[in-house]
Amino acid sequence: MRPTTVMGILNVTPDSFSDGGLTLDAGRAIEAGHAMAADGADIIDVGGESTRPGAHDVPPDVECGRIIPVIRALALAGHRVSVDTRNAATMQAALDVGASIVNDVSALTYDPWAAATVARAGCEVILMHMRGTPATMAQHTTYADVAAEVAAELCARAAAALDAGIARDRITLDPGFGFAKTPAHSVALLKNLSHICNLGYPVAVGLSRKGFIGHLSGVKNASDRLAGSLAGMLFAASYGVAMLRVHDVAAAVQALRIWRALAGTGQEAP
Ligand code: HH2
Repeated sequence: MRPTTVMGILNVTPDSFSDGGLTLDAGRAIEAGHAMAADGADIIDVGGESTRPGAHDVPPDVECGRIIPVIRALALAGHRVSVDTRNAATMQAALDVGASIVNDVSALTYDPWAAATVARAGCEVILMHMRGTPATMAQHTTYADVAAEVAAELCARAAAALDAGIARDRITLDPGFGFAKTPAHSVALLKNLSHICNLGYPVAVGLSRKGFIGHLSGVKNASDRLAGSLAGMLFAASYGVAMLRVHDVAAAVQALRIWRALAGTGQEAP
């Protein structure tokens, strides 16, 4: 089994659900990215648009103004950078300054040019499950069997990516915890993650500080949900997921090291 990689979340936004405004300034964001890498992040995921429930679209020029200087500086320093965006123009600008992964919460459905942009670049892509958009997703939460339906819909998005010319070994799938899902759906999805892991693609999981962790733990403040997030991450790691997307890199790296050493996966602690 390949070791689970840790993706640090760097939100260059005024309004992200748990850390909005903290690293809106480019200098602060670059510093935070270096710190995440020093803490053991394998990838820094840089985003300039909040996708929290009810969030409205950010135009690509505003998004690029926030993130391109940050991506350029982090890539120049040798860090592996992904760009968290739904916009093809932003994807291209980020790839041009050194990003090597596109992380699209719309699974390449939001921008008609997105799939061709990724295919042409030959970069890695994370296809995340959502229904509707962040502004409308709360109205699309009807499932008879959430894990089976998310798996089927992700499978369709992977097929569309292949049809667009994206190579199979460039694709990672993400069930999209909290996106068009009630807390109960996110819990059911996590407990049945094998549906997603059995699709034959690497799986990324982003549950850090999310609403269902607050719902299960009773912790209202998103930035106070580290302990619950770590518990969820280790549960996901037990399915052999390829990647964990986390706000608190040092804590996640430490927790994963201990879990690897104890779970006997061969991913020994140093
Ligand atoms: N979650 C968020 C954003 N991007 N990408 C992937 N692949 N998976 C996720 O679960 C995911 C994601 C939302 O978290 P965050 O970036 O912290 O918040 P916001 O969208 O408010 O900036």
